[in-house]
Amino acid sequence: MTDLTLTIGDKNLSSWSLRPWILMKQIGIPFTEKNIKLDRPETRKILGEISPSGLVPFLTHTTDHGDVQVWDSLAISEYLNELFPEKQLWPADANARAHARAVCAEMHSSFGAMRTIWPMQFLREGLQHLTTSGVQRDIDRIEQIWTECRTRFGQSGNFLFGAFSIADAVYAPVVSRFITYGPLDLTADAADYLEAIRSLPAMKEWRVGAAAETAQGA
Ligand SMILES: N[C@@H](CCC(=O)N[C@@H](CS)C(=O)NCC(=O)O)C(=O)O
Repeated sequence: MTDLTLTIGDKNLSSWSLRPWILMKQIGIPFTEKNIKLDRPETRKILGEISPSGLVPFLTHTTDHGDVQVWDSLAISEYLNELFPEKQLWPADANARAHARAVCAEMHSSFGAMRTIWPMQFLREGLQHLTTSGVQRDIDRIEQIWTECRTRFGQSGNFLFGAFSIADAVYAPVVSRFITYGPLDLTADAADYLEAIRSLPAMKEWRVGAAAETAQGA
């Protein structure tokens, strides 16, 4: 039992849940996981009773002064950054940090075509879905973001800003989508980055969980 509880949706489907989950796993922040099955007749009622926004993910932090509840994946990431300043969840350099926050905000508020037409299906690969209706524009912009981050800020490691950061957690579901609906003809930098995220132990652990949930009829 830890003082942090992260409530998430199905691992095969819930792209927003993957973000704080992979951040906490990869950085080594202990937490208790609670799982809610989405797309069930009872889902709305259950979420309405326990989630401040009626959505997952949400984080509960048990403190001496009562429970703190934080919903929305980006707000959870910022809260964790405040709780664990020593873990350097954002890049240390101010320019890199500003860039990281901008690309995360862009992910959070944009790419609607990709979200709608390419829903996360974590366990599927090679669907080669059509890239019409703005999906190609979203792919191109994400490729540009990854390539620019890697070439300008990524020299010290394999991730967007060198060491693993909130930005990598935010883009992890896009890696899953690119695998599901690809293969895509990415730049070498973007393709290497995709492989770096795909091969993360935490990404593999999420896959094992998604397979187990699916096998149970989740
Ligand atoms: N902007 C929110 C989006 C959260 C969201 O849309 N979550 C979806 C699952 S991925 C959800 O809870 N859906 C409720 C439902 O399917 O009933 C975040 O970043 O956390």
